[in-house]
Amino acid sequence: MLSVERLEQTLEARPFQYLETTASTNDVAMRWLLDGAPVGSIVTANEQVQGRGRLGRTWYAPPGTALMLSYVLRPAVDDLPYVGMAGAVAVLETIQALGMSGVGLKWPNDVQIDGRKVCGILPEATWQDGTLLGVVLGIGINVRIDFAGTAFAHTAISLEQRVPSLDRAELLAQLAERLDAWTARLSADELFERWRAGLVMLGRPVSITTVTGTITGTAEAVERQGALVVRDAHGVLQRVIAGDIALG
Ligand code: BT5
Repeated sequence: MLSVERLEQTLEARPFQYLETTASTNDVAMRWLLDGAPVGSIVTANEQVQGRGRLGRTWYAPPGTALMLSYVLRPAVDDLPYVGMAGAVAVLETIQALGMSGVGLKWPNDVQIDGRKVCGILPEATWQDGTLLGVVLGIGINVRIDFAGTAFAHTAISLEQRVPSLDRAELLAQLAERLDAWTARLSADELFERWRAGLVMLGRPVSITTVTGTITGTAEAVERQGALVVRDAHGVLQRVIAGDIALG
């Protein structure tokens, strides 16, 4: 069970807000960030009724079945490309620490178990007059969502399909610790190396849907700031900054 009392035990002195239900934890965290939330503050909820993914997509999580959180940070502008990487690596390590195998990253920042999505990540930055005020790092992890009969029956997975009876408050505390560690070292080569090592599609045939069209080819490499380099059917290298990747 998630509750204020339980989270006070696991998160100890960390500033947090727990909401039984909310539209999106990212929105609450963004307001708190603008209101002076300390770096490392966390907003979490038992239910999110307007959870979102990238490009305004919907994030599906029935009440009580997921870990949904938003983590507040104030990175340097130059470190912005690494915020999502830090989230992905922190989740990857938290899940691996549960003893699970088959955990990997789908470019750019999905976490998968055996090719099925277990976690999505949504960093959102806020600016004023060209100055970066901060970032809210939104993370949704499927803990015990039953996907049978949903649109995600074949593409999503929950942690408890592999490890039974997880304690979300404990999981959140473990993850928060990894987030603290990696967001303190956003520009470290080690973060990039861990992210790259976690990526499952390098060297494989892929197709990537971007806002300007679809690119098919072989995922050859990732650049230091996270762009994907794809060799297309004509042998030409294409650089992709954002998109949705699938095995080709
Ligand atoms: C993401 O977007 O994967 C980012 C999801 C971030 C959710 C967290 S929860 C806390 C915080 N507050 C928010 O409002 N959001 C963040 P994207 O890569 O665009 O993937 C979205 C797509 O994943 C959807 O269009 C579905 O196809 C699929 N999807 C939706 N819910 C899913 C789930 N629970 N598990 C696996 N796939 C899902």
